[in-house]
Amino acid sequence: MEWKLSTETDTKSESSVEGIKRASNYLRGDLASELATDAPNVSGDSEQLLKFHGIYSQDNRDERRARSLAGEGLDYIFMIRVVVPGGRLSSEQWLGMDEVASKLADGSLRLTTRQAVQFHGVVKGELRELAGALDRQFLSSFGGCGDVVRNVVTCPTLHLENGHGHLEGIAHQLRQTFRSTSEAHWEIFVNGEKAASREEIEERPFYGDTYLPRKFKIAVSHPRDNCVDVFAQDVGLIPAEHEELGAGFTLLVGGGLGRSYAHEDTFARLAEPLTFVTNDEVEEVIAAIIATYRDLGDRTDRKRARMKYVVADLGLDAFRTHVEERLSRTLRDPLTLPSDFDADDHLGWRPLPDGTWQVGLRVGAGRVRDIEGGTTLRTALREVATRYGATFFITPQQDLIVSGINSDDRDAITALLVTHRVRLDGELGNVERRALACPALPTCSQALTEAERRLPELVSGLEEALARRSLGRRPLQLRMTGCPNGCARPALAEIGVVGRTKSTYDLFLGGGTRGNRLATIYREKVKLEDIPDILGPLFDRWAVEGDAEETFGDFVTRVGTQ
Ligand code: SRM
Ligand code: SF4
Repeated sequence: MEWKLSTETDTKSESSVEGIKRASNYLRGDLASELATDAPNVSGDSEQLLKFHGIYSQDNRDERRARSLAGEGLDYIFMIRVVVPGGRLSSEQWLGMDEVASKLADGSLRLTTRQAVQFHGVVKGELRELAGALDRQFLSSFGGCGDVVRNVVTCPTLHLENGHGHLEGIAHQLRQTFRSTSEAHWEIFVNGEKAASREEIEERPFYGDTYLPRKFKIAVSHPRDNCVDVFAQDVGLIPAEHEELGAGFTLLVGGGLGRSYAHEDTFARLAEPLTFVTNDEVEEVIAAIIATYRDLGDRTDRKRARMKYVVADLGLDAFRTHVEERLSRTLRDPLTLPSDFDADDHLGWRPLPDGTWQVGLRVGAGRVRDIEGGTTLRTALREVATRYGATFFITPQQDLIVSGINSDDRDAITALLVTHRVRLDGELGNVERRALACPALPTCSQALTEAERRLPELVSGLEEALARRSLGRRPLQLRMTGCPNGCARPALAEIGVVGRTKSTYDLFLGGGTRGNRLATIYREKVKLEDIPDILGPLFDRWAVEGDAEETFGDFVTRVGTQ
């Protein structure tokens, strides 16, 4: 389906990336010739275009010093982010990706906070082979990054929701509607030649030849479960029932969590309810929102180019008017937001309505790999996929659900997991089971500090601090990132730990699992090892003054942190 949308592109003082996009002939640029050279990396312009193909040029930052001392250049590696709408994969697809991890990447699959899969440590000469391997599994990294609609996130139990049959395929439907139609990825990475159909296919009108000012994120929550963090999205959809119009969505706009220390006018922001849309209207309204953002988003300063700044600067009412102009009709009011919203971690064995079972497994910062002498999660999952033909769902908490298991196979799968030392939900610590961390060092170019690699140490410190106060059974939500871009969504966490300098972090408190409250700064520039002691006095008060079921985030918000 396509819609006619007006365009008002401003070409004044645009950022250099805008020129690269415009001159790229719909994301081709010089990529084909640069991939063919022996150089281990690509030029700066091509790095920008590669992102649209789901590929990031990185270097192994652990090696920088030694290589510099040895007079050697950077150790160039690439990260490939595979689009997985709703995080759903067949066993065959999982096995295909498992093989890629061994043959072409660093031996791990990295499950992301947006239900995608990343491969790290890929060398330039093998990018095409990797794209071909994905294509054979009907997968692609095209649109995994870049100034387009990113992987659509949905609650992994949305498809089980009775009475909402339309929700089953919504992630794929939105991916199809909002993906770029450029054939560039196919030509350059998969097929190696110009697609015959190229001339007939036009790019989406809401993208044009310069695409969006920046990335655009959509998530669909469960009607009662906000595991997707629907308020952190450019467009968030909450399934809802309208008294007269029937099933549809409350549509939120203008969320986003990234900030920059160097740019004081950047901030985390919660999305606000814009309207109620029926199922038939949802794509048309999102297209008008994207077109509004395409036209009004800041193309001069990429740090302030996200749609949340358009909504914040204009105000919701004026933003609504711009969307209505592009739709040529008015938007109806939103419905009241659900009051029983909370986030399930989806861990452990759960029965499904069709009589089969699912098991949710804690992955730990999303890193699926085998640890010598420890947990061999990757092998365990490979064996489950090979023997039991289940469906895999990546969760927005970087975990994995294996679904559609016959009840007769439950014991065997539990035994298999135990053999591989994969711990089930009952064995997890109460901080560990909800903790998120971004990859940070050594792959992320933006990382100021460690995150994923030091998460276990922080988790243990906090669990010990809680146990000393007899709080060990109270769940606590911890999220940690190596910089304020906020990839593990620390701005919404009960405890958010955000890299500040090479060896310090800022500590944020007061978010929560409902995901509808921003955490606020508690302490700046603290050392990671000091965090459990810094929080000690607040844990003491929570133990004594907190209500029985009161979460830490709710408690600190109620009593304040001073
Ligand atoms: Fe992110 C950039 C990793 C979810 C906000 N993010 C990056 C890059 C690509 C670094 C870079 O630009 O060079 C990171 C790659 C590191 C590496 O080595 O893998 C990176 N982001 C991730 C992932 C893998 C974190 C994870 O632990 O899973 C997530 C991949 C999601 C996906 O599958 O698409 C990831 N990033 C997020 C989220 C959370 C979300 O979307 O739910 C956010 C906050 C929400 C938001 O967008 O506001 C997020 N990432 C950013 C930003 C800040 C954007 C901004 O508005 O300023 C950047 C920096 C940028 O884009 O320039 C960034
Ligand atoms: Fe990198 Fe910062 Fe995102 Fe962590 S939060 S992955 S350090 S950009």
